[in-house]
Amino acid sequence: MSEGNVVRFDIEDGVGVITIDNPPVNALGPGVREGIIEFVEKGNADPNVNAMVLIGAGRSFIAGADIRQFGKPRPQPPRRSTDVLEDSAKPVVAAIHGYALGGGLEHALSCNYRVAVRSAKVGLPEVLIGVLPGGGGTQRLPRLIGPKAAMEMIVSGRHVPAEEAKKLGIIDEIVDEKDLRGAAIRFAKSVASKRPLPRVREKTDRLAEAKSDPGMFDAMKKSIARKARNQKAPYHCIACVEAAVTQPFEEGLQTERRLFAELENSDEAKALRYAFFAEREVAKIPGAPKDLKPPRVKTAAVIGAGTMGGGIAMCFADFGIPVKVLEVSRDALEKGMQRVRENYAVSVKRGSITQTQMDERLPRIRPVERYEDIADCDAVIEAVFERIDVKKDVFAKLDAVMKPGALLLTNSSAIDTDIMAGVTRRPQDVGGAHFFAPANVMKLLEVVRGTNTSIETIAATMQIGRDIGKIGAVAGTCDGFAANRSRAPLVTEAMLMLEEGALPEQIDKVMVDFGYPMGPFAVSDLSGLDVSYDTRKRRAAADPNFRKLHVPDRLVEMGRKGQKTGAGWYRYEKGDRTPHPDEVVKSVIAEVGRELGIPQRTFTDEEILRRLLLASVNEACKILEEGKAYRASDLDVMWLHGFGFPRYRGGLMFWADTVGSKEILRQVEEWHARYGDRWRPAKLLREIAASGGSFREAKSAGTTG
Ligand code: T1G
Repeated sequence: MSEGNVVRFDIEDGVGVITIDNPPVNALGPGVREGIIEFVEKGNADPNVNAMVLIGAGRSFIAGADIRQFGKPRPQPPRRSTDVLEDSAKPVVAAIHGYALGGGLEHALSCNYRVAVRSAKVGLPEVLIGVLPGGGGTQRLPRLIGPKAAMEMIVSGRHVPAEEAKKLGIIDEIVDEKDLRGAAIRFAKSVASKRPLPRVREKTDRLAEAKSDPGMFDAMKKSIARKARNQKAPYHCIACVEAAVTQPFEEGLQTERRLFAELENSDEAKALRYAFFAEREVAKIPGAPKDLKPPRVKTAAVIGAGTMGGGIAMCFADFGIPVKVLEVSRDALEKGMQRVRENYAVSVKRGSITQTQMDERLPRIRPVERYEDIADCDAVIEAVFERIDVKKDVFAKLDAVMKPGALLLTNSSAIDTDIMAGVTRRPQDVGGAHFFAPANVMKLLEVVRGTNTSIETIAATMQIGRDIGKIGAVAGTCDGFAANRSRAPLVTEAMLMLEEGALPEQIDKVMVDFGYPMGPFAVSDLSGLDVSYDTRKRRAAADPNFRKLHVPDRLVEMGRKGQKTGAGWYRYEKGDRTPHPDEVVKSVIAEVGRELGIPQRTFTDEEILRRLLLASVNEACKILEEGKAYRASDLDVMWLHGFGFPRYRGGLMFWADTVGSKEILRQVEEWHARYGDRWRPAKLLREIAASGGSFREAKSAGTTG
């Protein structure tokens, strides 16, 4: 009997059914491969068995190898379960529902036939966790569907819906959603006497297509060059598919195994595995009752049809949730709706959605002009100007009209949500739903917990995030919450290094080389220098100690607001978004340095990277100390999905562990001595350095598990 009964066997109508039962997703954990081997051999030896079916219990077929086992010694069974399946004397049919991913699809490819329900998805997503299909997938899939289609699936790691998989030739038959087992048994009986048995490893006809297009491998390398910068896994995937074309099957398997071993414990793979589990952990709300099932939001409303308001409305419409958009003036409403129409039209033009999808989604967004019109909505998200008086006025009105139990949420990116809750009689229903620009693109949703926000409101807002395709991460209310607050010191250091003579293009290059799609100055030109200028003005008015940022202020006062004015940190040619370093900026930097009496100097790339990221690591420690985030890994999820932090580096706190807490404390103390209070080491930083602990495992006090 297989270890821990994760695999079982029964016979129905002359068909041996091998069922994988290893919740939650039937990963190939301990005992699963052994169980498959045991029961395939049992079926072959049993005269009452004419054919077999491999099926998953619960919600999925097999979602791949057990990722938690990676990097650990894994006792391998004497024979590969994939070979045992493929060498079976009696036909084996893979019956797929939910997901057949990674090692799961590799086992299905080792069966003689594959049937699936329409809602199933198949794929080889190993590249997304920094490895490659190491169970024969890179050798069998090209033989079944051709090297080009196989390479596209393996290098993208995408999940392919069953219908498309059938068209590609992976799935032999789409079967009844409600009776997969029955349909698979019937299919198995229909092929029980067919010989010879089809074995993917023996197929070579599709490999010939590479002869007519020998350049396909180089073409793929070129097409991924920008996105796969600094990464190894995507290129190893291509090399394996090429081996499938140029080497006999067993040799190709050797190549696959060798390249897999190179990747398994690479920094890239460790970081991507960390990110995978961090994205699952972030959904867990400490202290929430296990059976807490928040009500799903079926109708929503957005206050404000500006850029963010329109983008938020599109999120709901994109996922089938009707949403009302409220604006004070008909003119503003019309402008807002026009922007939404244009955004959809651009997406259709780009091919990211179809015209049909646009026509389905637009009508779900209903413009309204009266608060009464939204009173029956399950949730409302306020997205008006970042001014306290305006927001207080909106929340007072919402409190007056919204039905009991409605979620009253603000999209503020920095203003304390307690201020809005304070003008209502239901602070428990008030919280933050902070979207990142562009709202209908960025995956992060920062769910802000106010002092009186109930855990039900937090859970319901996290559920909204899941329902509109976002990754929700909880932050405690404070200035800038967790995401922006942890990133703000990076921006400040970038600006202050200019006063010492650094140049925007050097700092941006350091961040792009590190793996960011763009540097902070190019991003600032995109979003507009005036946006942060106004924020700084407000802060300076409220806080006399607020540190003025002379260089950006001067550029804005010179009318350089970024791409929209043709010049900001860089200058831009008409109709072209390519940033060109500008002597004007260089002279402003020198001028400010002279006026402030700051000696100008050069910077190494490493110093720049550390000034930027360590400032945020230190702030992240303060955020955890104050309980404004549950886990360091939550902050990493925020940086990955809110700020474009390079995923193969895991996240800010995961990266900090590659530098080491003692070295980081030494560096921060050095800059504290040189630059003063803004570099005061956080208490948690000292504790982690003293205990030799890790940043990525840090949690806020009181957060267990
Ligand atoms: N290993 C271990 N745990 C896994 C797992 C896996 N492969 N997949 C999911 N889980 C856990 C997950 O951590 C969570 O746990 C729970 O299951 C539900 O997952 C030899 C080398 C299948 C699409 O990369 O993409 O095969 O938080 O919240 O949103 O070639 O999970 O509840 O404790 O994500 O419905 C290749 C990874 C492995 C697929 C379901 N396979 N999984 O999504 O649920 S490498 C993958 C997913 C490999 C071979 C190689 C998704 C999902 P907890 P969930 P979901």
